[in-house]
Amino acid sequence: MYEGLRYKSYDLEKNFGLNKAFLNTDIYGITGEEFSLGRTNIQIVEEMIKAGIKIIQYREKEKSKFEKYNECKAIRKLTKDSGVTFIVNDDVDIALAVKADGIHIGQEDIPIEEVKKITGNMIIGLSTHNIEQAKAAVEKGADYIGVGPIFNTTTKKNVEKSEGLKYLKWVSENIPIPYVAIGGIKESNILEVKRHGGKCFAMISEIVGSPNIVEKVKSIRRLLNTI
Ligand code: 3NM
Repeated sequence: MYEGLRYKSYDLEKNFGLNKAFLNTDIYGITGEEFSLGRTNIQIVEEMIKAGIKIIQYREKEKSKFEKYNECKAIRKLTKDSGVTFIVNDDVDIALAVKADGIHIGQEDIPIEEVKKITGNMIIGLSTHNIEQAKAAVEKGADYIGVGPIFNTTTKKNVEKSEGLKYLKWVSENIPIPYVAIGGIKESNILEVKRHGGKCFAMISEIVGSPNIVEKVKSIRRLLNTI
């Protein structure tokens, strides 16, 4: 009873607080240039915006800070002009420099308490792979968590193991902050993810690797609306 009430007021605070309704959306787009069929990160972001994706994360492991900064600057303009939430992966300095809406970090990055001191009011997302990490993320003030990998993926190197769908189900029933399912999610298995409590779905290869991103997103959305 007490827990239920506490979570309800948490929901209210989250959903009506400043800029916190950012995850009330179905698809979370993430860049991945090596899977983008020769298109640049910028071109991919333009396509994602055309497709009506409302939250986009810049994720790029190979380029220099300078290149990443320049791409993020361009993406900040595109996302701002279209009202899309922009999250930068890993690089707190770049997120601050381009005035991104948020930063996404992993378990091996600087602790979230420290990131919070630097980023102030920015959205902070944290990747989690098990129940302990999810509980800790809530305690430390993450605004949302990544939950995965749901399925096998080769997109992220050295990804931690997770109980996948079972872990997602637990999060959907126990965690009071927004969460994003990630890892190996495809059009072909997304309904299974939804059935296990998935509400917002992050996909890299399935979206950036599609020749027609607008059509791909339409098709995924049609499918999600069937259950
Ligand atoms: N994080 P794809 S899995 C970036 O489990 C990332 O935290 C994961 O790529 C996690 O959609 C992953 O191509 C890769 O499988 C997602």
